[in-house]
Amino acid sequence: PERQYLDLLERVLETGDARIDRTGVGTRSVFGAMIRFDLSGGDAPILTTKRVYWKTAVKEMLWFLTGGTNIQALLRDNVRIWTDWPLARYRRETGEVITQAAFEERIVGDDAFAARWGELGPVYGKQWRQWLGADGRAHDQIAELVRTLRENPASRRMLFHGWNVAEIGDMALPPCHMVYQYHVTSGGRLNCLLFQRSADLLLGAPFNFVGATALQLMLAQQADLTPGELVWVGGDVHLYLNHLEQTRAQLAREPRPLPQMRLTRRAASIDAYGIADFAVDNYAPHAAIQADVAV
Ligand code: THF
Repeated sequence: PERQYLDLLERVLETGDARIDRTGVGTRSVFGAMIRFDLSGGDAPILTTKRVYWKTAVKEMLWFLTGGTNIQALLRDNVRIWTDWPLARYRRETGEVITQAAFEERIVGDDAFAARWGELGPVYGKQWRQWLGADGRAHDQIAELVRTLRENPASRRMLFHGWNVAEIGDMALPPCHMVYQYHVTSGGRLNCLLFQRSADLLLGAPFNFVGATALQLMLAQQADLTPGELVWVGGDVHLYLNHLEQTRAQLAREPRPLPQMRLTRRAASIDAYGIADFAVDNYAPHAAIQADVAV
């Protein structure tokens, strides 16, 4: 299964179309790709050819589920992967010279500052839990999904979407992992298809695999199902040009057996999980690979 990821890495590296992207860093890009992970035996797609900080990815997913859109909650949980966007805006709008650490410290310690500068706009959490309809009614897509998984698992409408056209302009970034669709087999297996319109294959995608897996485990448990397949589909799948050396280094490594992810207790609802409810066994990856995120 990790081979599928490595083959895709290699394909983008070797055949990707070179282009200048939004960030100005430049990418090699292919359009349209699929990776299938089988979660039914307990294995989780936490890559072994580099260390993936799986707790960070799970915490990010739990934060989405709270409906939160401010990085303060993430930073209080020691998750720094969303700081770059508010930080760039702060520097741009104030002209102030400030380190990332100092900015993060202010967000954590100063609620008014966090409200003013830590907001990402109506990103994932907002759309998943409180998609605002034209009539002013808020739609909780996650609660609706759990209800349908329990009551009508043969439904072909079990999905939630982040691409709220009317609010894209107010988001720090439009959603990359955009729509999650679920499917329940006659044997009670829960499958997920994640469509990701834009995938930073070296840095972001490995996190997205982990987040989607954590969510699939929680949803399965809440609906008395067992995890099945995670089907990941990418639209614009790219490697940033400042990630090519890291990509070659990773491709030179031999994948090891995947670890297993499990829930350590049954939570009362989809909203009642915490990071301590997740355990990963037998994770023995190669060393981490440092790479800068394009903002
Ligand atoms: N923008 C870009 N250019 N790439 C992305 O992957 C991405 N995201 C989120 C939003 N915009 C994006 C942010 N997600 C890391 C991981 C995920 C991110 C952002 C950054 C990262 O730096 N990971 C490092 C270190 C992790 C750590 O220190 O905890 C790593 O080595 O994996 C995709 O959703």
